[in-house]
Amino acid sequence: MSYAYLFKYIIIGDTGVGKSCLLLQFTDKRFQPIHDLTIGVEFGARMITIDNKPIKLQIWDTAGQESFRSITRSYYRGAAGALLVYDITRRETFNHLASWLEDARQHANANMTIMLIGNKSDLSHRRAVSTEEGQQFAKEHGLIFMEASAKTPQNVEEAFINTAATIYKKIQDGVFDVSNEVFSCFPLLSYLDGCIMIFYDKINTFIRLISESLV
Ligand SMILES: Nc1nc2c(ncn2[C@@H]2O[C@H](COP(=O)(O)OP(=O)(O)O)[C@@H](O)[C@H]2O)c(=O)[nH]1
Ligand SMILES: [Mg+2]
Repeated sequence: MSYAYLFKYIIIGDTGVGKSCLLLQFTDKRFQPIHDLTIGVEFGARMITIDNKPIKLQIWDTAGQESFRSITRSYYRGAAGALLVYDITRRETFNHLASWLEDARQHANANMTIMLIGNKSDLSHRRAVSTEEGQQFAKEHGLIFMEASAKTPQNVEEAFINTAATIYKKIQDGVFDVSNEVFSCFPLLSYLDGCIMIFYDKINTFIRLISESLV
């Protein structure tokens, strides 16, 4: 199917906040209740429509490297949007947001649109971070904000689509130029780049696991 634009998204945030589940819910409309570090979704895609134009979202998931903080530059390369996710029931995942932003600032395009997501809104009885705190953080750092649940699936569609609408508006306003991004122009290049990155990270993870089991 042809599309007017291809937007690359990345999903970042601590392990266990629900990044893979958000992706799975958006692309497959299902929820995976079992947490298995070895099963990373790695890659997802879906067509959406903004302003009557078909847009393909190509979404990268970290496949577990985030626990080693070994996310590479190529993960960020060419990303037009990022979902920065924390878990509303685990305060430490909210406390780490600043360091995720620092990472993004270092590696990503300065005009990348960042959507902050307080995930697991269905677990409000175990809430450790208030909605107002999320809003405040987003306001201070110029992010869009939403609470969502990969389970129910409250706001999942909205999170991905609102991000795309913001990117689309930036393109219309001339603030963001996707054609500048070599990798989003050539989907095959971007795909190969991603495969190399995943392969590289798998080897990295493997070496780390081996060396950890030796000491
Ligand atoms: N109740 C609830 N559990 C969730 C939600 N999203 C993810 N989970 C659970 O949280 C755990 C971690 O999810 P996962 O997507 O693997 O996190 P990741 O490490 O950030 O990719 C899994 O057990 C999921 O089933 C949610 O919105 N609500
Ligand atoms: Mg994951």
